[in-house]
Amino acid sequence: MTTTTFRGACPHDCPDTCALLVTVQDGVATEVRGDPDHPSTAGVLCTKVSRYTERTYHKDRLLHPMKRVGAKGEGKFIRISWDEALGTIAARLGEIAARDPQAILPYSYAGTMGLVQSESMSMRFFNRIGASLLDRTICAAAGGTGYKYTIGARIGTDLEQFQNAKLIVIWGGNPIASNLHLWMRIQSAKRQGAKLIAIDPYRSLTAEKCHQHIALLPGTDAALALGMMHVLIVENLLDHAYIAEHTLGFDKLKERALEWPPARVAEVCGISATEVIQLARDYGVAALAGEGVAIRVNYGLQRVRGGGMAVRNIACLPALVGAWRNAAGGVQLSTSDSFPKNLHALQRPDLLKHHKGRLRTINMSTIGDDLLRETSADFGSKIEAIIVYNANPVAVAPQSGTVAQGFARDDLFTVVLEHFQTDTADYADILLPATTQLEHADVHSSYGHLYMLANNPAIAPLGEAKPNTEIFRLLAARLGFDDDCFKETDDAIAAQAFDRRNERAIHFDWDALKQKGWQKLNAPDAPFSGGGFPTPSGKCEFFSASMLTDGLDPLPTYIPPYESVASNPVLAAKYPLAMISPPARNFLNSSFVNVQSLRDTEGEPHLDMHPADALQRGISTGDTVRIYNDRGTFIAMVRVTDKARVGLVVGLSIWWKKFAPDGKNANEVTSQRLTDMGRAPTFYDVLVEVEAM
Ligand SMILES: Nc1nc2c(c(=O)[nH]1)N[C@H]1C(S)=C(S)[C@@H](COP(=O)(O)OP(=O)(O)OC[C@H]3O[C@@H](n4cnc5c(=O)[nH]c(N)nc54)[C@H](O)[C@@H]3O)O[C@H]1N2
Ligand SMILES: Nc1nc2c(c(=O)[nH]1)N[C@H]1C(S)=C(S)[C@@H](COP(=O)(O)OP(=O)(O)OC[C@H]3O[C@@H](n4cnc5c(=O)[nH]c(N)nc54)[C@H](O)[C@@H]3O)O[C@H]1N2
Ligand SMILES: [Mo]
Repeated sequence: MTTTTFRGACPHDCPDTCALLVTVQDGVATEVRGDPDHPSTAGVLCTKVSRYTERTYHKDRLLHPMKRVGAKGEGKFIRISWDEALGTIAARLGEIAARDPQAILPYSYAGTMGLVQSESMSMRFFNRIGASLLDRTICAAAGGTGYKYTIGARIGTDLEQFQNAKLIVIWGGNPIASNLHLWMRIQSAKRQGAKLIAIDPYRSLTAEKCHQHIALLPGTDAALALGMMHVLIVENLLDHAYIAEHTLGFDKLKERALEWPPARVAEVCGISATEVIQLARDYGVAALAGEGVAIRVNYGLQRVRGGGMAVRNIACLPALVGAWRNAAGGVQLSTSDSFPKNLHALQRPDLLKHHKGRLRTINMSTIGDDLLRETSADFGSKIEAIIVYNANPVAVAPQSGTVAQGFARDDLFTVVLEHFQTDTADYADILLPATTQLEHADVHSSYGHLYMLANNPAIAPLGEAKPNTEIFRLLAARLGFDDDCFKETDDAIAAQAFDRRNERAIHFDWDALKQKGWQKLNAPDAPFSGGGFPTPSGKCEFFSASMLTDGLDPLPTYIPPYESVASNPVLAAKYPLAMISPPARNFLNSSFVNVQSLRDTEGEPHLDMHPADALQRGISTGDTVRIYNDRGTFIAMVRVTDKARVGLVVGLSIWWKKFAPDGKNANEVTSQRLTDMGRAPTFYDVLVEVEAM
């Protein structure tokens, strides 16, 4: 028996991007462990990825190409050869491209975050064909945009510094479930006396373990941040030197913040004025004492109408109190822009040169409506073909009823590259088997730490599965694309992933990375201790001229939700409960829902509801209820609990529709309305009514 260990990287859409050690015995992967030497992973994996072999060798893995024989959505397929599959796809895409390449739409997100399997050959292929571009907004575009207006780029506090903080505010995130390795650092800060505060409408696993939980109404975070500014200013808890040297527009900000006294904020947020005042004092006093005061701002608060502004307001706070001076202070939204990715080499946008003036961009967050649109002057041509990879839109995109209707169009040609027969795969004309992370090579950045990572293939592809790259390479050949970039191997692509002209990645060396597994960027411990913000002014912009140009309020403000009792009383009379559907701990978006041991832990789709709301409706724990609004209906089993604040229901997600008793999930009731900035979805800006069945 031969046993070998391979160095890998977790491919999933999670800030932690763990360094993996994969044990292979006689060609079979037997164990996936966290690398004990990698500082962020520290030998620990989440439950999901420690079961990675269960997912890879799952009895339902797609192992050969198939074509649909039943109706769209029915999920009936028969096996075909790769030759037939590629021939069918090339013929159809070639025919459409000859007339109107913009009628072809690639649809992908972060099923794998590997730069090779997600960003390279597929992008080259669609650039060369001249397909519609995809605006990849479904997760982080609102907050990312708000943060960039303020700070300049998605650069923030290093995960490894959080353990030295004395106050940590976890704002709209649930790291125990969704950012475990940050939570480990936060735990060690707690053991050294740090105070932890969670800001979340729901008493999540994380909120439960913090010293304080501020349970505000969903979508009101921007007001809370304005209230903190008010108190910091009125009580003079300010770092005047930092403000003078490294910020822009303090006087205007002051004027604005003074409009937000704690009593007003308390009313908007549904909390007490004391909570607002105490939060600001804790924050300001500790920062001015030179302690590490860190905010982890996550995604929960972005998925509402004012999500971009909320993140922008929060991003202003550290500069007011000089928190950036301490490496354990500041704010972390994402570390993405710390990585100098060489996107030009990976994606080859120059291949678009054949198609100038004919490009349009489709927003992935409105895919339901867009699949149903006819050709028109403002939209352009009707979508005739969609190629889905690294994504499961029929389960995850908002207003799912409409999305399913779009995918059900008989005149739409749909190709899905997948590991499993997901809800989306059920609508494919041609379904292609893709390799998993254990079977292909890749190179990774991260959005939660500062390491570049290599993923070495550990086992041979299962069945006839092929890497995404190889599938697009073969399609390119069928369509006669003879540009050299279509001949590059995955290894050659990975070697170009980071820009070595940038000092942060000057030491990037693919061969060395494959050996070692991971390598930290050259990044300073405290990115903005001396200012140097990558904004137009070089300062933290309390006043943003770019926002003014883009038609937005240039100062921090509060934008109420589309759907809330206060902002839309007419709708609330019919649908009085706010609904959020954040990630369940044992799922990764909709990935892993089909892994039996993980699904068994989650049980069935639940809805958490406050006792007062349950009583009013005659609902008890264990009841099956119908959750509905004008967009749709789904059913779930109620858990009556004060984890959900009054007026809020929580359905942990994202279930595969086909595993739910009614074949539906929470996205049945979510809407396709977009955020204030970034054109992102508003998954948590939803009113519903709930009734016992
Ligand atoms: N286990 C697991 N880990 C994951 C994922 C997963 O599905 N499962 N998904 C990954 C992905 S793609 C992402 S983007 C991240 C997301 O990671 P997080 O940002 O942690 O995820 P969310 O669940 O969207 O939001 C977290 C918390 O925000 C709260 N929240 C909802 N609305 C509001 C609001 O208006 N204001 C405030 N303050 N809080 C609010 C929710 O109750 C929830 O507890 O996690 C990644 N990691
Ligand atoms: N109601 C509600 N909806 C949400 C959210 C929410 O909190 N609530 N969260 C939103 C967020 S933050 C996000 S990021 C999106 C996530 O949406 P998606 O990015 O679509 O994520 P997944 O559902 O995990 O689907 C990824 C798919 O990619 C496949 N895959 C993985 N690796 C590969 C590969 O190498 N090749 C190919 N071809 N396929 C691969 C997996 O099998 C999986 O089916 O969902 C959003 N939708
Ligand atoms: Mo996400």
